[in-house]
Amino acid sequence: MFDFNIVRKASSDYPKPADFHPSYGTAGFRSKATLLSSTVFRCGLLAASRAILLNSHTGLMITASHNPVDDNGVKMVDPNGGMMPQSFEAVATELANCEDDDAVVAVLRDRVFSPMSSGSPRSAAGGALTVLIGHDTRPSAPSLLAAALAGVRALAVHAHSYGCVTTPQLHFLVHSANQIPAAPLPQLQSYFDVIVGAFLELTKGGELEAAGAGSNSSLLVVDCANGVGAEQLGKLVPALESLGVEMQLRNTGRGGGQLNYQCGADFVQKDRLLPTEMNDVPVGSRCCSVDGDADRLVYFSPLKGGGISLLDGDKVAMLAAVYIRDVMELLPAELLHDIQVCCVQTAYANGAATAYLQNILRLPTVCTPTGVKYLHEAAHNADLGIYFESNGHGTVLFSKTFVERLKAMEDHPAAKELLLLSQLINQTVGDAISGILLIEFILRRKRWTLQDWQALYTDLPSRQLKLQVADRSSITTADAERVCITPAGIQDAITRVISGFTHGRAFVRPSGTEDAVRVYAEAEIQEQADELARLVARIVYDMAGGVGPRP
Ligand code: 16G
Ligand code: MG
Repeated sequence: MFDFNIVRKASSDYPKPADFHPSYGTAGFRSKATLLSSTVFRCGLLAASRAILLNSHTGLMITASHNPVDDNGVKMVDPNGGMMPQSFEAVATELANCEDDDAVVAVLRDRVFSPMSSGSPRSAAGGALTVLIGHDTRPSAPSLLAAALAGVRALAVHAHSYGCVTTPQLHFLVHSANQIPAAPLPQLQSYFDVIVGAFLELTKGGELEAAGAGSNSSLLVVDCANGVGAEQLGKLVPALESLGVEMQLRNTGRGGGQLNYQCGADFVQKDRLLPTEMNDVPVGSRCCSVDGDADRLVYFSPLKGGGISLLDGDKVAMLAAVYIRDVMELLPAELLHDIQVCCVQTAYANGAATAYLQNILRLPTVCTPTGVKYLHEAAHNADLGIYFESNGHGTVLFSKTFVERLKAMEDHPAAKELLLLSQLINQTVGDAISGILLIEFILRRKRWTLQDWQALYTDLPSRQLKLQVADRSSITTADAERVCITPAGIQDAITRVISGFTHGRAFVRPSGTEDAVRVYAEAEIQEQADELARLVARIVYDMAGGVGPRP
């Protein structure tokens, strides 16, 4: 049983900096690392509290993903391996903002424990409950890890650090730790056993290896963003070799390169540029980029004369959807009875991708606000939910019902194949490692080059801009961020501008991860997309108190 006096005392080692007001954003807390000790300590308390209240293991990942190296952050993982429920975010923010140790104890006692436990928190079941912790490669990781450990232990809950692991690996481990009560905690190797194991099973037989010869280069060059992906991706080399794929890792952090600086999935997807240290990669090669914590993945190919041909999260979703549709067509009709397939996107999905889904694949689509937690939830409502953000976050979720049906028909080759896919694809959260294996498998299976994949549909030219305004919370949106509600009249102004562009579409939203308003525009040709984005940014600037030079 824990003692709030111990919590109070431990908290005094991690005072909150004055004038620091963190808030649990799209993917947890993020900020300059030097400000975060109190926040991470308190997240340790929160993760331990949830472990006690739910009588399960929970998780905590210390990372700021694709942000600059001096930032850091923390994401909370729930017992099912998913993100902490949104209903808990306000309490997390309140706890992180407590000005002193008494307030920390009060929030914990009255807001965290009381509402869920009717006043009597359960004890930590013999001390076996554990918060599983991982971190990325940032130099601030060790001190923030110490803060997290102190927070967890202050509530007499065990803490186990897996060291440098990817965010999806930590989610996977938390999920599997909760599968068998009282079992020892899973080793990191179990992640590879499941995911690589399914890949090897899917690709065995040599037929696929032959399929690749001639049609696709054996070389796959991976930009690791100088992040945590480098070490973990290295472990895939033998598996990919068995498929005839030679994986070369770049921006591994070992050559002194800076995390996410001119490299990584976010850089490649937003700036559409070749990552640093990759100028020697031959034109047309198959390349991909992951982000700093390896939960995003985009593919690309260097073009003659510079630039890249990008295959973003939308393209990954379409590749997965096409392939899954092919396999499902082979399944007996009774297995598919009442099975709902759905593809989840955000407003950032390219109009051509949505049209392809609706008109060619004829799949039901859902649009949610930006942020994995929204897409994940929507995908969970289907039996087979394919969700990807254009920025490369995403996965494919299989419902329990569907998996049970597939198991019951495991002798059918297509059922077996889908079952293996449900293991190859990380079911807890989008995962660049599992994504690379999935894509390499599908390309081989379909005998497609990157060019074949790219040719599924042609993206409408688009442009993203960001600008600062006096208070970005003055911008509010509705209809999955496709309509701007405030400031009053702004949507009318945006709609008027859009009407002057062929295939024009544009929206604005406040960023959930930085102090900025984002503008997205697409149109028939690039110059028009650029111009539309500029005009919309100007409307935001004029109506929402723009800061700095007018766009
Ligand atoms: C975070 C989100 C991502 C979202 C992005 C939007 C997670 C794990 N990550 O990276 O889903 O697309 O934020 O950033 O939820 P923005 O609000 O700054 O545009
Ligand atoms: Mg990330």
